[in-house]
Amino acid sequence: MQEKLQALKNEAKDLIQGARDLKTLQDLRVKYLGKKGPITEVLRGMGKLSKEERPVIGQLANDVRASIQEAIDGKQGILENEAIEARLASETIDVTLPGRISSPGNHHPLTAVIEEIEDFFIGLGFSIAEGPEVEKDYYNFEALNLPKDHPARDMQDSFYITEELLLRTHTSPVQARTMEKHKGKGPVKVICPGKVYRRDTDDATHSHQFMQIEGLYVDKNVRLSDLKGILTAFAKKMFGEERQIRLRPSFFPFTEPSVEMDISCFHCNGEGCSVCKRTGWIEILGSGMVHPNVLEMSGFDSKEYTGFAFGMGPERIAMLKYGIDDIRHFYTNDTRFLKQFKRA
Ligand code: 2NL
Repeated sequence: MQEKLQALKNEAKDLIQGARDLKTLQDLRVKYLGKKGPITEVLRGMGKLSKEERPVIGQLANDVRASIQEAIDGKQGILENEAIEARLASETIDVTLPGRISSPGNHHPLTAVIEEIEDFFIGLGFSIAEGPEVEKDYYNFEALNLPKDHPARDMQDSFYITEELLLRTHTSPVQARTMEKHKGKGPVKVICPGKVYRRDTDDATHSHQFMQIEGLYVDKNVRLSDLKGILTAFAKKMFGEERQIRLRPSFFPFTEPSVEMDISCFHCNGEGCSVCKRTGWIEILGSGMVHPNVLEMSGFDSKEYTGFAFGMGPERIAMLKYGIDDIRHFYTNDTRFLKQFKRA
């Protein structure tokens, strides 16, 4: 019996020593120390032993039990520590790793240019006006002195939706609507930015959809000198104070007289280079005094009121300003292109 208990102790200790995890250890605890375990069995069978054997075996069985208990407790401490260490190692956060850099977005170059233009005119007391892209033939053409049989309507091939509805070909209809709302009373000072559409085949300088910014200033005593002063200040703000400007006579059905504005080339300073096509001048906008017919159709008395209007293409302005050679870059959204316009 003594040998049996001794063997039991050795066997248990070997197994406890070899236990690799807490589950195995718990099973060993049940197997050796549980109610149905071998030691409990020995202690239960004490009655069958002789008087002499009883205390000896009882003492030994208790010692073996205590010894196994101690081995299990010891091993449990070791395994629990190992488990904590393993978890710490696997869940380590390397606080010295560099963070993931989130790249902040930036304004589209067209948006940036449009906002710069808007800011200049807002500073002079203009407001921003917007209107529908699907426009009535009346506001897009009729109200702008382009009656149904006008040859200029062929010049601008348009996307018609019905006989009376089309995608607007310029933002002038927004100004016609704005004048109408003022019911013949000035001043009207608005800037109208927005998308416009023409039936063009896309290439480096043409797009069937593009942006336009127009401006309108109607009041008593608005003169061509106001147009010249304001648009000169604008050109200098956009392209540098040292720019010279010149106004060339032109023609638009909705203005009379009409003028186009050139700036001295910012690349060669007027010497002649590829940017200005050897002329020393770069065209940046069209403008003129609002045609009396346009004022009258939108409810203004053309004997009392005068006005000037202008229109420009933000793509063209941005292409000049940033040296962009293809209008399609604005619409293909290649991030390698867009990323170059981050503000400092
Ligand atoms: C250009 C030229 C221009 C206007 C737009 C306008 C609007 C009203 C009355 C009179 Cl409601 N004029 N707009 C006038 C002259 C020129 O645009 O080259 N645009 C890209």
